[in-house]
Amino acid sequence: MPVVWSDVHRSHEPGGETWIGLPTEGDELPARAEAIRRALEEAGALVAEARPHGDDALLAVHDAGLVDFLRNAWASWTAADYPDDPGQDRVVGYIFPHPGLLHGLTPLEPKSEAARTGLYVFDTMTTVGPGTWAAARGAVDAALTAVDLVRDGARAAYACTRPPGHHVTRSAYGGSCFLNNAAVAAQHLRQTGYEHVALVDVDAHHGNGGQAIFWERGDVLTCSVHVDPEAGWFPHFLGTAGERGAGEGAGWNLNLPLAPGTGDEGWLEAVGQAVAVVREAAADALVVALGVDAALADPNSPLEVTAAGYREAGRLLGALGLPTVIVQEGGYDLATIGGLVLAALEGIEEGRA
Ligand code: SP5
Ligand code: ZN
Repeated sequence: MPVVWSDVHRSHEPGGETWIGLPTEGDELPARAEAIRRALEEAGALVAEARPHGDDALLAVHDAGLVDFLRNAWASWTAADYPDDPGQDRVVGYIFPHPGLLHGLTPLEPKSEAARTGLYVFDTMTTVGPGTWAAARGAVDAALTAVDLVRDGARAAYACTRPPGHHVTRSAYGGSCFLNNAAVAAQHLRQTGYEHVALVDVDAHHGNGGQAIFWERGDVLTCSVHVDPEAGWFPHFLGTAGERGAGEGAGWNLNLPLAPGTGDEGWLEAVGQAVAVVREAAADALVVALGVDAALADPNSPLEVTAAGYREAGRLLGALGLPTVIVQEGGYDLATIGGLVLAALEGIEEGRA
């Protein structure tokens, strides 16, 4: 399977994450993508650099306000002198236009750049540095290039996207994500002529971004298998089975939350349910948001999926026989991440055979 890669991912260095007010190291690191690439190359994969694409599909899934903010965030932050005074060299939010603050009023466009950040970011952990925009936009190009490869006849293509994207909604970013690579891929498949696209998210965390973006759309089915947010896991405020979409999209969102501690058996049953729904919906193209953080060794989730589990999930997804674009999401255990991705991709190829 072709692997699409963007060298510019290296320029995004989060420089730590503030969590409950504490500086922590953070684990969405450049070494993640390098470890995946190494494992895939060792297995014989051919790696191609992403080709630049215009903003068409990107602006179909994100508000121009968010895209403009991210494009200019670092320049505005430095122009406001924060790196020198008080000495913060990442763009971070500190006040957020909480619905309870605004009681229905429209938020002002703040004059303070630090305050303006709160219009777009929804957590304290996701930082923008000098190379973040280039990296995030490069990841979008990788996802779009993978779609092109499938359009041009590849049965499946994998985009090694970093930073990840599946927590980003139309207008807000967070969860170590900036632009929703998988949603952009789904949208580009639609614009390429596939009438019904399914987006299946197997990252350990709820795919809240794809859910939000396609909430009222009947042409993109969204399914997410994830650790139950109601059991205390990110993104905490949504991701239940009762969230089914609205309007044209009513019934076109499926959440399959799982208890902490769920291993291969329960996880694969949920992946199987998602696959059955995709089959029933007669989708004609598939995007897999492939997070491998549901793995046992991963520090960021309490799910206990094995490499064999990821391989079997790949087989189930591959057996759909659809043109398939796989987009990398989370996965944080550097020692195992490469093997997990390889297992999933090999499973997809085996499932199709
Ligand atoms: C793409 C993706 O997988 N994003 C998930 C981000 C979830 N991050 C939640 C972090 C929760 C706080 N971690 C504290 C670690 C303290 N050592
Ligand atoms: Zn995740």
